Amino acid sequence: MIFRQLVDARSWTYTYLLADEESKEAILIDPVFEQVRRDSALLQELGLTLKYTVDTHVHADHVTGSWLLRERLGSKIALMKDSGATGVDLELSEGDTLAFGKRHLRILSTPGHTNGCGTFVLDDESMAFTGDSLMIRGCGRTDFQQGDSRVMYQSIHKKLFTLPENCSIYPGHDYKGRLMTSVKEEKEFNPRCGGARSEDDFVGLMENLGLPHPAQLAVALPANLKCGEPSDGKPMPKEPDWAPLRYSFAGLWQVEAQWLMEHQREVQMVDVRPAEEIATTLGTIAGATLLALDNVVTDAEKLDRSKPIVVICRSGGRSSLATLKLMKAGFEKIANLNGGVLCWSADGGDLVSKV
Ligand SMILES: N[C@@H](CCC(=O)N[C@@H](CS)C(=O)NCC(=O)O)C(=O)O
Ligand SMILES: [Fe+2]
Repeated sequence: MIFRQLVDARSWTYTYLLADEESKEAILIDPVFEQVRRDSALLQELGLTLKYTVDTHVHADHVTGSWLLRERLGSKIALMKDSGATGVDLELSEGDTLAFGKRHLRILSTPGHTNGCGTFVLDDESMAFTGDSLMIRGCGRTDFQQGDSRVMYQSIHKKLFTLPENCSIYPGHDYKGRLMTSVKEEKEFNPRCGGARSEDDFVGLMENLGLPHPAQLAVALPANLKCGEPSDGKPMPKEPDWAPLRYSFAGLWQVEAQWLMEHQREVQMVDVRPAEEIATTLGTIAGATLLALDNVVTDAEKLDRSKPIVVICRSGGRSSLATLKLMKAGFEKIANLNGGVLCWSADGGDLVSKV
């Protein structure tokens, strides 16, 4: 099975990608709206088809990426029946399964943080995705939405702590850089609900957490009750449309040599190799401007920001570094030539030794 743990550093949310190697069918657990581009790039690079997105609950601290992923990739939205959200394609209840290729997740209902909290257990019980029902040495708060500490204690003890002790726990968040834990560890060391803590001990603790409300609460809750569809008036994230660009998991936009051959005149081509290398080795594309890689952001001031920029080098490596630097410096219409002049010339493009 293919497995990836991804983090959204703004809300410290973990997104999990699970995929069946044979069929290439994938599931994303708890995708984040602002990370849809990143997650789509990973799926694309690994050759996966996103079958379902599934949220462990209606989140209060970030907007889910489920709706946007359905818009862009045609995935189906699965969510616990008790979540109260609209726009769900597949409503889940305890005992249901969510299949991806030959693998599946089994659904456990684990309310307490919210009414509609689910835990997703992998078919062989080696992994459980607990959302905010059980966290690493902690658990989700119970002081808003439909939070209920007594219900939470029962979910943890009757459902999660009865999973095999070596089952790995992957939570919805961690705020201290920890990634995963196990049923055994949490039964022993969880300071809120592990060891000899009784339901009353737990309730007494949970009533006194004193946590401030999540920063994105007012935006996140209404959007998540519609599976992450932005509320009226909120602009949709805009993807660049000046070329058939592909966003890569490396974090930059790329364009193919074939497209550049047909649209050279519409863009500014920038080669970041030394003139000497261009003169003595492969050469470059006629019309390219040379910019020094070690000073690319300052040198780029002479470019026209309104006209798209395609960055070039021999194989697409140094130009990807320059593209990242220029994207960071605020250049919006910019892309790396995928594979550099090696791909350009393999596709039949001419090269010149001097610009
Ligand atoms: N500071 C975070 C909120 C943290 C928070 O309240 N997290 C929720 C999960 S949505 C929770 O249950 N936290 C339990 C804890 O931190 O002990 C933010 O602004 O987003
Ligand atoms: Fe939560």
